[in-house]
Amino acid sequence: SVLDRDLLAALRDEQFVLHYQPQLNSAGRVIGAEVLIRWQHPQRGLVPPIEFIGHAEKTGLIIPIGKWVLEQACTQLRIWKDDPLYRDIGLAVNISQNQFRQAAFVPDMLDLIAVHGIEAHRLELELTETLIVQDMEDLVRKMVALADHGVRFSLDDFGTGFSSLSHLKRLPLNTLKIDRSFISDVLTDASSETIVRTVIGLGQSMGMTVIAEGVETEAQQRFLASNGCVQFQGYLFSKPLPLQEFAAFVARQH
Ligand code: G
Ligand code: G
Ligand code: MN
Ligand code: NA
Repeated sequence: SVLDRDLLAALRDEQFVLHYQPQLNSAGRVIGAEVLIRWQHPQRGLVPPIEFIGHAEKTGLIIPIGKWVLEQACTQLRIWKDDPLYRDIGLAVNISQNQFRQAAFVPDMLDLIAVHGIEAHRLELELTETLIVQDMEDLVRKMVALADHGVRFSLDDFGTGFSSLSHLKRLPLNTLKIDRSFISDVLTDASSETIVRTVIGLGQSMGMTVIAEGVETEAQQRFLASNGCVQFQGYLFSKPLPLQEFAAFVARQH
């Protein structure tokens, strides 16, 4: 299709860019960023991922695109490696299901880490619950292999899927990301409030960090913090930023 041809050209001509959305701790310090892809299209301008990631997943183009994203993230971590401003900053990268299911995913990931000489714990891979539904053995094996090298894992959009607690227990997850649909009405909807409290408690009791995404108001943050949530991401702090603006955001803190 036209989109396929354009996406291949985009890879070749380096039209993809990464934006960085700050993630903060309770003290308001930047502790990382979620990496979010955009397509700088010569005619259409900046194209958001929802207009091409789904298609790329269907056609398999997500494999080379996902590789490019990981390469860029590792390159950036390498650049920040000896900069004291970035001492505590890691990058969270969204990984598609069929990308993680590739046989070569683990060796390729370990190669990238070694080639760039970065600390593996700076890298957090964001997986979604859809991945958990099938072939748990393969999933656990791959996650453990990477976790053994220090790579971190988070479960994205948590609460919207159907993963069972017995599955969760088997996975080496560091972080649960509470889906922003629950955060948006946490102060006005009793079931969202219950879900948010439950997810925070679940994370705590399983030894996982809980991060709230889509935090837009101070009142939401206060509620989350008073219920034990320790990390935050959302427009209240910053939208996803081009690299230079993210660097300025980090520099302002010091
Ligand atoms: O950045 P934005 O808020 O528009 O992101 C929309 C969606 O696109 C998010 O759900 C996110 O998971 C997905 N997305 C963004 N960047 C990437 C990426 O590099 N790889 C994959 N697989 N998905 C991404
Ligand atoms: O699905 P995933 O969580 O990977 O995607 C993150 C998406 O959420 C990105 O599209 C990002 O732009 C968006 N996002 C980040 N913070 C906020 C926020 O505070 N409010 C809203 N509505 N969207 C947000
Ligand atoms: Mn995400
Ligand atoms: Na999410």
